[in-house]
Amino acid sequence: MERFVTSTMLALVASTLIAPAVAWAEAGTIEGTVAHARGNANLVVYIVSAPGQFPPPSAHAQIDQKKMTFIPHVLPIVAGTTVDFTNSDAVTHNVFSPDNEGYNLGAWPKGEKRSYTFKKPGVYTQLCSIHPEMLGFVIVLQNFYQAVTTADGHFTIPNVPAGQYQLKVWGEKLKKPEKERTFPVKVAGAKTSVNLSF
Ligand SMILES: [Cu+2]
Repeated sequence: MERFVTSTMLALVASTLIAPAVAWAEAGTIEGTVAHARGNANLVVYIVSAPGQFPPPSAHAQIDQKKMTFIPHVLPIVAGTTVDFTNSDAVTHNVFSPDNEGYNLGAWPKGEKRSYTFKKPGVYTQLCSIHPEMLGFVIVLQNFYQAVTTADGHFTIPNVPAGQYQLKVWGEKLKKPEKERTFPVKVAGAKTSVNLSF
């Protein structure tokens, strides 16, 4: 949520000091749907690369372990973001990832949490050594322009500056060529609609 506050504040500052309403007029929302034969939910739609710097929010992102499930199942963040892993179950949970630099946060009981700061872009599988059925994903990206699809495949990426971009889609069931496929999108107004299908 921090990023929305920040971008709102920046837009207010820009519109006050420079040219009223220009900053808002040039930003738009990308919205649409993703259709995939192996499921439309929990797909991350993101802009591959956007100009500028994207400092991580000071507020930590959250993943809960509840009813033997990572919630949310898929979490997109920008590099440098710290994620708090909370345990809301009566049993002890662990969190580890074998991906990229790898980490193991140990084991902790209900009501406690451990944190990890994700420094490098990439996909990090989240696992619990105590409960092999548990599975989640942290997707570390270059910029804030990202969204996770709902059950019916809808997504909304707000506050995107006007420009030409490449979208990609990540999903745990997508094959490698599907994850590498790019979809060009041009943001030039308040709303840009795209329907992505595989
Ligand atoms: Cu567990």
